[in-house]
Amino acid sequence: MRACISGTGLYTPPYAITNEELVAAFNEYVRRYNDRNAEAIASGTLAALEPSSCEFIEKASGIKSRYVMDRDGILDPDRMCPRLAPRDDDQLSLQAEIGVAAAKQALERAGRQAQEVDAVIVACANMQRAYPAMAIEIQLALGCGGYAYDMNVACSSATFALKTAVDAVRSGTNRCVLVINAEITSAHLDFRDRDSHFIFGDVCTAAVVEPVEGCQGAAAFEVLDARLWTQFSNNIRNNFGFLNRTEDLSYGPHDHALLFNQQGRKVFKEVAPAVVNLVQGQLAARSLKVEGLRRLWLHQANLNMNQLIVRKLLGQDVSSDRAPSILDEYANTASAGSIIVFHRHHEDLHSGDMGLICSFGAGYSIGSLIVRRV
Ligand code: CO8
Repeated sequence: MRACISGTGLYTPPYAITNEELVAAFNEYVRRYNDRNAEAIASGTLAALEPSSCEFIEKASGIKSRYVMDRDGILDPDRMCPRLAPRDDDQLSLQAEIGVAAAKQALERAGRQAQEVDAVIVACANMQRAYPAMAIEIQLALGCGGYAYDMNVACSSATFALKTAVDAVRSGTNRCVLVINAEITSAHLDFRDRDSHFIFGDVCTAAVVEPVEGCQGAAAFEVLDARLWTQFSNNIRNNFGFLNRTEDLSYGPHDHALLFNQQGRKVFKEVAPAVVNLVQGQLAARSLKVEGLRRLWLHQANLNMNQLIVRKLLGQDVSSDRAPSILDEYANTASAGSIIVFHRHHEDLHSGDMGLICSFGAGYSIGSLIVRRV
């Protein structure tokens, strides 16, 4: 059976933070820290903190702004962490709430009712809790049938889940799978870390996967091929986990080891060639030429990295029509990035046009889907 992505959805959080606002808050934090520790800094026992800069952020990453679930907590130099109110167990949890919003839009675009869904996969870099699964909470909230589960492959969660969904539909196991990427990355970002405070934003995407035959989506894309790749690396790491409390270490809310941290340069240098290699192999295995890809919906971590990948694949720079980006507006949204660009930039393609949805990140992990408009 042939499988397609029949509809996608996008939930955008209510608040935006520009680079200027983020850098102003960070630099105020730095000023206060350096003032507070002036004596130790003067005596050489403590290093002064360096200020951040909008020029660096935009040049190094292409990011100009990001959306977040809470603005005030992040921009408060005394806090620098979102303030998200706890909810009772019998209330819909925050991650499920944004998942439901994106899923409703994806179902509407696919022309499907929630009752027709027979599997829900929540796939993202950070889960709000260990269990019960976010996916099962969303299954109940929407009224979906079948079963539901969570999975995490960091930035490649969406493409890994899409392959799982495509395989399930192709084999006849499922008729309609909902894949949801609910990324509240601001809660796992160290806003006091100059190297990474600007990288991430919050968002939620969703996609419906079903058989091509009988599909009612106005802009459906058959998944022709899906490839996954992983290779262990410590260069992007987050040590938050249930064993932390057993380690007899006094972790605080700004402990860098429990938040996102990376060797960005190494990631850039090691992952970009791996992506090029995987995509070239994938195309060759299907006797396809890269020139035949009308659009590249790439992972949205770094604009320079995407431009390098495109140059290596196509042998030239291409316009934003060929390889669109949402980094300026959304920043890096972990697993959701390639799905946001797909959601925003697919309706103008014609029947038979092919494209590539490709994500890459922590693990390392790469997920790559060749798709063709039905
Ligand atoms: N302002 C001013 N200067 C700065 C700043 C700043 N904010 N930060 C660093 N600098 C300085 C550095 O100190 C350095 O100075 P010097 O040259 O004097 O030593 C200089 O700028 C250059 O620093 P870098 O070499 O670090 O800068 P890069 O050009 O490499 O850019 C990037 C840094 C943007 C991080 C870049 O390396 C990058 O994007 N790499 C790719 C990373 C990537 O793709 N990561 C994917 C991770 S996403 C993922 O897998 C999901 C994980 C789960 C998400 C969880 C949510 C939180």
